[in-house]
Amino acid sequence: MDERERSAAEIAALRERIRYHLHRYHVLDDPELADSEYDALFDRLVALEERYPEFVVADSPTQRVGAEPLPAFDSVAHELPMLSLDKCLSEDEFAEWEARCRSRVDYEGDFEFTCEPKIDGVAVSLMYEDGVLVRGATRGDGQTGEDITANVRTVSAVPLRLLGTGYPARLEVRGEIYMPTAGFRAFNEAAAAAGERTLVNPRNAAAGSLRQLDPKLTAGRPLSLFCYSAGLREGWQPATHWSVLEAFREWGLRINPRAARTTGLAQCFDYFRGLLADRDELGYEIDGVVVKVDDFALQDALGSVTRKPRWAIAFKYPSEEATTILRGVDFQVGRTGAITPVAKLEPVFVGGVTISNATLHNMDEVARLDLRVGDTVLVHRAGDVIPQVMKVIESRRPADVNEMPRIAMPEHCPACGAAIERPEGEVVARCPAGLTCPAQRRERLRHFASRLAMDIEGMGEKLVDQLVTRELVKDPSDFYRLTREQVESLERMGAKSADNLVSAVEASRDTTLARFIYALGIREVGETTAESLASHFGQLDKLRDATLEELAEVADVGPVVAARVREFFADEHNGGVVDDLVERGVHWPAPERRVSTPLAGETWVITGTLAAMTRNEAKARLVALGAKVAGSVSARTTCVVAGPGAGGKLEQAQQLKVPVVDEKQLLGKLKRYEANDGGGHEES
Ligand code: D41
Repeated sequence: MDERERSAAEIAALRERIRYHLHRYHVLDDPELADSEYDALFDRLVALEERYPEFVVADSPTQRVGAEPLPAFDSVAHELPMLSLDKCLSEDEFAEWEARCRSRVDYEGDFEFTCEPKIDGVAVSLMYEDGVLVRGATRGDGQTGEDITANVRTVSAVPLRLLGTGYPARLEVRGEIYMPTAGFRAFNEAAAAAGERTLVNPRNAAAGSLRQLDPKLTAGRPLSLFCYSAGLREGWQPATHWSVLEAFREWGLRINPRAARTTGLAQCFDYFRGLLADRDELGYEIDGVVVKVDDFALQDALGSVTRKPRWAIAFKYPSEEATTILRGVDFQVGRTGAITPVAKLEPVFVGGVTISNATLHNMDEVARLDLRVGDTVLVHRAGDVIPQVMKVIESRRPADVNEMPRIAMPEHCPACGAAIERPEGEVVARCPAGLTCPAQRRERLRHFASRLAMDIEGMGEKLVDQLVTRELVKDPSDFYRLTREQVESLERMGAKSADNLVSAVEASRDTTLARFIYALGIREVGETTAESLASHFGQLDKLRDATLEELAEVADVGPVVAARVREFFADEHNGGVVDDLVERGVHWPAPERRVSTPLAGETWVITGTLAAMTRNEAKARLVALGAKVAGSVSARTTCVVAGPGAGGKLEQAQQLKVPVVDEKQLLGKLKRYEANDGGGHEES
C-alpha cells in the first residue's frame, strides 16, 4: 500500500470515528472524548483532506463549514405539504378534541398517543437520499420553503449521513431546529458586550441564524435539532408514530428524550403537568405539548382539514413573552451598593403569573434598549428567572420620541443620599456608603440569614426589615442577641412563631465554614467561591490572614476576588463583626484529613448537562468520596445523575430500575457527604 492509499484508508476511518463522536455528543448528549481529543481527530482529517483534495466528499464532517456565501435562497416545493397544528388552551379543550376524534372514527376505549414537547424553534425539512443529506428547507407556508441546505449542514446535530441500515432510499425528516437557552444567553451576552444587536428569544435566534446568507455565520451559532416526523418515506410503512421516532434514533437522528407514549386522557394530563413543572430545566424553550394519535391507521381514518391533521393537536402552555407599558423606573440598592434600574410595568400576565417589575440590569442596558417611560416593551419571564425587558416595540411609540421622559441614573443614593459613583470603565453604579447606607445594611442582613447562607428559617425579608427599622438588628451578630421578648414584640408574631424563630436562630449557629464565608457577603464571593475558600484554608483564621498571593492560589480565585477578600478582612468593622459572630457561638466542624470514603464500592454515571458545575467537576467530587464514575449504565450502577437533555442512559437506568437523581439532589448529597467526610468533631 502506498502513502496515498494509506491516507485514503485513514481518511475513511477518521470520518467514521468523527461521525460516531459527533453523534454521541450532539444526539446522545453523551460524549466519550474530551473536546480537545475530538478536535485532534478533526484537525487530522482536515490536514489529510488538504493534502489529498481528491478525496474530499460532500458528506465529510469537514464540509459543514466554509461553503461560499449563498447569493439568496432558492425556493423549494415540498413534495408532501408540511401541515400545521391545531391548538387547544386548556385541559377541557383537549378533552373535547379527544372526544371528537373518538366519535369520528367510532372508537371504543382509550387512544394511544405520543406526547412530545413542542419546541419553540424553526420547522425544517431534511431530505436524505441513500442516507446522505441532500437538502434542507424551511417549512415556509407549508407548500414552499427556502433552500437552506448550506446552513443546516453547519448544525452539528443534523447528521450529514444516516447511521445504520434500513432507511428508505428517499427519506424526508421533519423537525425543529432551535437554540438551547444556555447558548442563547451566551450569544446575547457576547453580542451586548460587543455592542451588537441582541436577539429577542431563542426562536428568533434560531430563525435568524438559519437565514444567514453566509453559512459561516450560521456555523457560529449554537443550534440543535429535534426530529418529529417523516414526510416523504418511500416504501417505508411504519405502523405507529412512536416507531418512526424509534427508527429515527437508530439512524442517528436526534429525538426528544421527553417524548412519551400515553394512553387516554388522564395520562396526557399527567404528561402536560409534569413537563410544565420541568419547563425551566429542559434547557430549551417550549410553548406546549404536541399530542399525536399514535396509530397510523387511525391517523389515516381521521385525515386532515385545511392543512391541519385532525389526529394531532398542540396543547399550549402560558406564553413566556408579553408586551406591556413601561410606567417608570425605580433604582434599587443591593447588598454591595450596586444600583440597579428596575422597570415598573403595567401589570401583565406572562409565564403563568402577573408581573409588574422587570430588571434592567444597568444603565448601559437602558441605553442599549433606548428605553423611555411610556414605551411599549416586550418582556420575557421564564420560571424563577427575574423577568427581563427584551426590547422596545418602536412601532408603538408616539410620534415624538423626544417628548417621552428619558431615564437617568439619580445622582444620590435613594436610600441614604450619598453621591452615587460609577468608576471609569465599569457598568455598575454604586452607593459608596457601605454599612451606613440603610439599604445596603438591610440587604446584607437578608443575605446573611438566607437559605444558602446561615439559613435562619423563617427570617424572611419582611422580618429583617422590621428588625432593622426597630434597630433590634444592626450587624449580623445582633441576630444572636435577639431575646424571646424582642421577637414576640414584632408585628404579626404569635407565641408559637416567636418560639420557632428563636429556635431557628439558635440552630443556625451550627453551620459550615463555607456557608459562614458566603454569609459574610464579600463582594464577588458566591457560594462556589466560598466553598473553594473554605476547603482550601480549612480554618477561618488562615483565610483572614491570607495574603493576596495565597488567596490567588485557590481554585477559581483570580486577582479581583483575592483583592475583595483581603479588603473585606482588612476592614476593622468587618473584623469586629466576624469576631463577634464567633463569640456569639457561631461554629462549624474543624477540618480534618479526608480519611473516609463514604461512596466506596459505588458506581455512578453522569449524563445530560449540569448547570452549577461541569461533568468533570461532578466526577472529581464523586471520585474524591470513593465512588467510581462509569461511562455506561448497567445493572450494577448505583445511581445515575441525569441533567437536562439526558437521553439513552436515562432510559436505560429507568429500564434497569437504577436510582436516578437530578443535579440538585446530587449537590445535596455531595454537600452532605463532603461535610461529614472525615467526621471532624472538634469545633473551631
Ligand atoms: O416540536 C415541535 N415544534 C413540533 C412541531 C412537534 N414536536 N411535532 C410536530 N408535528 C407536526 C405534525 C403533526 C404536522 C407532523 C410539529 C409540527 N407538525 C409543526 N411545526 C410547525 C408547524 C407544524
